[in-house]
Parts: sequence; structure tokens; C-alpha cells
Amino acid sequence: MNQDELKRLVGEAARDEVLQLPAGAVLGVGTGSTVNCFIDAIAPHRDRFAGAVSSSNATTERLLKHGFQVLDPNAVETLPVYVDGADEIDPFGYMIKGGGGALTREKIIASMAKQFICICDSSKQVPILGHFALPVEIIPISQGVVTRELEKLGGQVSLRHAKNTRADLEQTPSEPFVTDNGAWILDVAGLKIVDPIALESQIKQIAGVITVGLFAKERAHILLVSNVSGVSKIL
Ligand code: ABF
Repeated sequence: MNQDELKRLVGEAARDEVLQLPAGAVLGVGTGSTVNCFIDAIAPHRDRFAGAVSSSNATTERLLKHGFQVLDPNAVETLPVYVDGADEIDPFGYMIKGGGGALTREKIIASMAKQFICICDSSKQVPILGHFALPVEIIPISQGVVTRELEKLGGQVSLRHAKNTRADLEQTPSEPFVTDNGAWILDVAGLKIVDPIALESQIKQIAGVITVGLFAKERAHILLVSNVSGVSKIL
């Protein structure tokens, strides 16, 4: 079973989870290729839901293509569930997210939801976060000062370029990658994140930082993880 099949499998498992919600629910929907499998899987059932709140322009486009109502987050107070992927997830449900560049809106929509369902294949499960470079979304003029502060924490910092998204890390960099919010992303390699809650708070306080891709406060409550034997639900 290849990785695409594992993503399809876990997207279908997340579909089965959200179909247990009462009819008329509004879904919080994340970003990335695994979430795309989830969107495709729930598409035939879109009339069961009052709509979706999206975490990125890419997800909005896919939802609209499937005929979903995409609602303004300001028109929704709470969400029963937020479904999203991760770049890494540890045994406590703490995650590194943002490889796809949507970390800010993902964290906002996740904060609105009663339950965060993380969907991934088993390659994302790690004992300790940090092998995947930690994304930090910043105001562009703060690149220098935030880089120096992150280096003090022991990280090797690089500015993400338009081609340096998850899918094309090897390609030659071009212009800085610009997020849906018109901001830049620093990727911080070499961190061994033994206390995600403390580090999330510490990095968030650096002037110029918009969002850090550590999801500790907004951790996953349910993990659906696929491997060659099927999908496990880890509470
Ligand atoms: C998204 O899920 C991002 O935060 C993270 O980078 C991505 C994982 O992407 P994929 O499912 O394509 O591996 O929420």
C-alpha cells in the first residue's frame, strides 16, 4: 500500500467519524494532501452538513469545487470538530504543522473546535517532535531579528522559498514563499522539542512572530493513523 493509498484510507476513516455528527453540523477543515482525501471522501455527503470553515485558500477551492458551503469563520462561534493533518505528531497529540504553509489559519480554526481529529499515515508519528523543521510564520520585516532569536534556541533557520513547500524541498529556491496572509515562513531545523507547550509559548512571544507551527495548546484529541494493516483510532 503506497502513501497515497494510506492517505485515502485515513481520509475515509475521518469521513466515517464526522458522519456520526448530528445532521447540520459545520465542519472545520484543515489543509494538505491527507485532508484533500478527507474532503473527497465526504463530498458525496455534503448535504448532511450546514457547511465548512476552511483553513486555507487551497482547501476553500477544493470544498467549493465539491459544492460545499464555505462559511466565514466570523459567522461561526464554535465547531464540533476540526479535521487536519500534521507533519509530525507525538504520543501526547502535540504536533508540528505548517509544512504546507497554512499554520496560522489552521491554528485559528482548530481553536474554534471542540475536538481536533488529526489524520495521518504512520510516517508522521514520532517519539519526540523536531526532526521535521519547525515552521514559524513571521511579518517579513522581522526576518532578521526573529532568525537571530531562533538561532539562540539552537535552531538552524532558513527562509522558505516559493519552491520550498513540503512537496518540492529539493527544488532550487526562488522568491520567498508568501502565505495566504501575505507573510513569510522561517523553517527551523535541529530542535529537539522535549517541552512543546513551553517552546510554543516562548517562540510565540518573539516580536514579529505571527504563528509557530507547534500545536501543543491546540493539540489533537483524536488521532486516526493509517498503516498497511488499516486505520487505528488513538484517543
Ligand atoms: C497540514 O497538514 C499542515 O499543517 C501539514 O503540513 C500538513 C501535512 O500535509 P500532508 O497531509 O500533505 O502530509 O495541516
